[in-house]
Amino acid sequence: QEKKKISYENKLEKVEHPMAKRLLEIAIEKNSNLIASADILSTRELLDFADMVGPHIVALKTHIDILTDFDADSTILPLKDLAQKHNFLIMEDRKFADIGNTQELQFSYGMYKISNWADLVTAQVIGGSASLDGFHNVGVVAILGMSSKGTLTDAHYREEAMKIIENQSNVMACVAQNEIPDDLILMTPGVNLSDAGDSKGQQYNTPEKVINNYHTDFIIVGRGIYKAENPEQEAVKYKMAGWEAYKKAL
Ligand code: BMP
Repeated sequence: QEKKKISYENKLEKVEHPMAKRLLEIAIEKNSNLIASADILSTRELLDFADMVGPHIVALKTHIDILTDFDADSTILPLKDLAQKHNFLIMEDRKFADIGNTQELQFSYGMYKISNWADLVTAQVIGGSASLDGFHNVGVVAILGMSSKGTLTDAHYREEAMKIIENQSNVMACVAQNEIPDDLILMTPGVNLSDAGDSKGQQYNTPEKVINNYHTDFIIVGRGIYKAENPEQEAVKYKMAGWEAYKKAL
């Protein structure tokens, strides 16, 4: 008999990180396992997008350094308000990949001051265990495996990376394209209902495939939603596809 996916309620009992608990509680409350990736270049469009898709998502994933008009007051304050209004977390996809000291500086200083506003941040584990120690008051989402063609995150890399991740109490989730132990949250990008990929190495699977095959907890969808003619309608479509697949996999 095929192994069943663990429910969000059961996972809630296994996880310890407060941000992991919050994320699972939001999923249960909103019947959603959708993280929207807002790879958007202007503050106005980012905020409009967040307001539109906010009711349907558990988290909004940002690449804050692609904004051409970032400003703490006019970008972050209204974004935080929208996160509260619609009950979603903000996940900054910074993919830290340096020594611990540099990462700490990048996390708290410079113009973005990520530590002031992000609920979750992504980090590579390439710098080793101690490089992750400096991320406080945030949920660290560790990159275990990447979705792009030719990625170096092969089975050996992932095995070593998983040892770091399992011993790091500030890591609350993994980004990967494979199944992981039940006491961690799995997030999977490279999800799209129609596209086969792009010309820059991205590879896509459907929500159903990643939830069924990897038992992913959260699907991360970028262009599938923000490039759609009607992003809100498309967010609902992905939310429903993700939730149906989740219930079927239980
Ligand atoms: P899209 O659905 O438009 O391909 O966007 C995917 C998003 O997920 C991008 O923001 C990208 O940076 C991120 N991502 C990914 O595609 N693959 C990974 O392995 C890790 C990621 O964070």
